[in-house]
Amino acid sequence: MRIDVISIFPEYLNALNLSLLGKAQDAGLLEVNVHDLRNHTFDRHKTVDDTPYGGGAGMVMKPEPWALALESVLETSPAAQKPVLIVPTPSGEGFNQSAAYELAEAEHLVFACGRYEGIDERMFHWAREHFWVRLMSVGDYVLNGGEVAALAMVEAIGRLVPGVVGNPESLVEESHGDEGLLEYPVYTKPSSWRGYEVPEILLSGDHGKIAEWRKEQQAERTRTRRPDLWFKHQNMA
Ligand code: JF8
Repeated sequence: MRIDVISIFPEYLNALNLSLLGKAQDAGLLEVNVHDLRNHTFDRHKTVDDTPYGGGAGMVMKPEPWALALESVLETSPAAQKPVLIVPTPSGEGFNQSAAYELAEAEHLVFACGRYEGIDERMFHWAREHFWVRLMSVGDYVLNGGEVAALAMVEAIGRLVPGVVGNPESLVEESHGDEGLLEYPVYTKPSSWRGYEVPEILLSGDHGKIAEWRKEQQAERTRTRRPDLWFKHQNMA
């Protein structure tokens, strides 16, 4: 899979070269390229923003640097079809695990990380001629720009690319997550730590009883911490 990220703060994306996704890039499973939007400006000040028509607070990103940056990415796109353009925005559709699975099927993803009050709306109309455009939000809270949201989405999508997670069993375990329940609590050695004990059942060796206990823990956690998920789960079962 090929991923391009465009930002005025490309250093934000350096974290993508660490850990699992860094290794996946070394192994050639994933290619991540980060681009500085300011390289696609022509004035002395490398201007990417301007005041909003109609007035109001803050600044708006000009469309032309975006079109130039996106055109330069298109020139090297490996995709047979239109690449997917993901625009992080608090007014987008919710990004969740099923969106991650869907996007993990794409050959080429491009992330457009905005700043300020957002990007001139006409950029999206233009982009639809060349990309499959998805406006996506990572949650109902306010960030200062799209970079942190892009980091989260690239990590969630990238780990689903075949071969990126070394032990695919760790992806299968999560399909319990697909069942709509939170994970059960986990423990490791020592069995007694600072006066806190590992639940006895986990030391019993009775795998049937352990599975049953874990399922109860999942249900109880989900009911108390995520009543929204619990409600959905009940309507599934
Ligand atoms: C932004 C550009 C976001 N869940 C989310 N909260 N805030 C954002 C976000 C994304 C882009 C920009 N401000 C300026 C906030 C997402 N995705």
